[in-house]
Amino acid sequence: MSRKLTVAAAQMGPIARNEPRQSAVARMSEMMREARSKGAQLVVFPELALTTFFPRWHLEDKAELDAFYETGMPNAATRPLFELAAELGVGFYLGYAELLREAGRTRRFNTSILVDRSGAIVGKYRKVHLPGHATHEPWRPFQHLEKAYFEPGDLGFPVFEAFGGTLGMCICNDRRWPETYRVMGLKGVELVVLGYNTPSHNPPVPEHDHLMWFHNHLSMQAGAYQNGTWVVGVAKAGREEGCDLIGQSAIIAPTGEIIAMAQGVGDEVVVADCNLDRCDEIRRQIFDFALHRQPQHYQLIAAAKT
Ligand code: CDT
Repeated sequence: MSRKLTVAAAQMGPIARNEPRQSAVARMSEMMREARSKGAQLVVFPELALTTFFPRWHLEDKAELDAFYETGMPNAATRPLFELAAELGVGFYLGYAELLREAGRTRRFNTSILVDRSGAIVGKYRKVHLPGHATHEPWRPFQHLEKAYFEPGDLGFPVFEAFGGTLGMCICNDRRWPETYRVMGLKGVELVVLGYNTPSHNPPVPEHDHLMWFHNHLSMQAGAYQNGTWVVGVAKAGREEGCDLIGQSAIIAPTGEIIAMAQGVGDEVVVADCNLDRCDEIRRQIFDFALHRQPQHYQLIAAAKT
């Protein structure tokens, strides 16, 4: 019997700057119900799914910035999603901004969690690769201040035994880095779930703008194939506060093939059956790590930054 996991990519359209979390949670709840009615056991939501993508603004007012972060999870706004998950018997991946006060200092992370079918948090990940810049750059049409608003994740790339398989998470820019998938691949990951907010215009290199969609799939398909893992990437898409975000949420097989993809840039649920046993096709026949890897030649990859 194959280990079939039915997964939903729950793409979200834009979230307005003044849109309350309750509204985002209501939209996610509706998609969770649709996903469950289509047989999904796991629903994947985007990066920073509870609010607008606030790193696009230089926010000088601390209180205004802090209002975009969650200080606990679940909390009053998100508890209905956890309760619905338990009621429907469906798990989910959720991205959000995390703020914690630890040993007298405030820490901020771009975080995701994995919630099982009973509504319990079974995994947490904090974004390692933070794109953008750390100070206000007024020449840009919009900011990308992730380096100011978050610190790099401190949890590494853990994998979790859940949903009958080995699952891992990453967030947006992480999907472009081969190391992200390889570290989890070495831990036997069978399904990598991730959310993203990717503008279609990249101000420092506008000559790449027509390639944003290509690079999105290129990275995820390569990560899937080269590690023999399923990858589910889910966008927050559409025109959000005047900034266009790409869609193309996709479910990708370990062969690198896209087997399901969102058609538009709004709220949209895409469901596919992922047979976790198919990871072996690639891992045994093409990329047998134990047989073929030559790590003595890869040491530079893990060397400290120069
Ligand atoms: N959210 C996030 O990480 N966005 C970045 C934008 C980089 S522009 C190429 C991303 O990698 O999609």
